Amino acid sequence: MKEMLEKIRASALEALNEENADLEAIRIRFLGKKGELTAVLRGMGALSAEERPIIGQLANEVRAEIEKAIAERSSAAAEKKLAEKLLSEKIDVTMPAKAEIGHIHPLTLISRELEDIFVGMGFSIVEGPEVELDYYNFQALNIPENHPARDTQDTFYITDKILLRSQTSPVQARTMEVQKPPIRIISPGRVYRSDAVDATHSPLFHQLEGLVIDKNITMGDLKGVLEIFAKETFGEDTRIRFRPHHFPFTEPSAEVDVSCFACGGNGCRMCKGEGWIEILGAGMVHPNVLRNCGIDPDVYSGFAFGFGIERIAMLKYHIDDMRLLYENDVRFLSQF
Ligand code: 2U9
Repeated sequence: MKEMLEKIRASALEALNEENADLEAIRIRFLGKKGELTAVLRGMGALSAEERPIIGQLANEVRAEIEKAIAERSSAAAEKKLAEKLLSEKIDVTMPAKAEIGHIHPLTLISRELEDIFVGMGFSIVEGPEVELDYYNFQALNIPENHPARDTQDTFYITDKILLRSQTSPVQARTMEVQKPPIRIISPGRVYRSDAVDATHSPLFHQLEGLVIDKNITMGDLKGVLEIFAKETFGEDTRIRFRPHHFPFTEPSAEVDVSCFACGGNGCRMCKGEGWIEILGAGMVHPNVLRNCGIDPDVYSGFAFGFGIERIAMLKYHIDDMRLLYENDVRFLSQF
């Protein structure tokens, strides 16, 4: 019996050493219920009382050795399989990508440029809700009850009192309520107006508004800030001019033109022969607006201005149709 067990040990280890050994078949052949080792163990009943423990111990040793050899072969096979898989699935991370690299959207580009100009002059950027109370969008800004801007034809109302902001001014009104002067802020962001889409209109567009409140702020300060803005945006030789205008939230108010950056002011196609291009509105903050927002107009004064970001982008990049800015045609976007 001892010889039989040694033979089983030798042939099992030999079978396991073969190149493509089927581990499960080997386990069944030697250790299975009807396996060779099991058969030997079954015959142990015929042994004498002295032989039985010796053979039993040897049989256990052989079983343990075969099990260990199977386990080793099995983990070696798994390792080999994994190594082969890793090799076959290897990715060369240094290969150039096939995907086209994206572009920063021209509106994002110009917004960042404009924000940087004002941040450079000491302005902070503030943001606020696009879904706004009627109060901050109109009433606080001295826009009277019967003003055409309040018409449902022009403004998107959600309820009687809640609307999609039609300007970013409510952000500034909210800031004045909670912050004591000096205030020097810009508020860029989306605004909504009930306009039909065409080459120069969109129901959603972007504005940038500025507000400065302190003691002794004058229209001279406004002119200085806008002059720097115009020169940095359209070129060092740019001049500005103020034309009288009316806004409910500023008094006095003005529309502001820049000298045509295409012809220098002589008149060309760009400025329709005028030499000047209208770019923004501005004025001294109306005392009613200061009062509405908790600031004493006898102590403080301030100026405000506002412009459409799309309009600046269209002028600067010679874009003749606003819709190009929203269609996300890569052939258009890749030019910036
Ligand atoms: C507060 C007080 C006053 C912001 C201002 C304008 C003039 C203006 C328009 C230009 C074209 C917006 O994009 S547009 O339609 N804006 O002309 N905006 S002064 O005045 C403010 C803002 C906030 C508290």
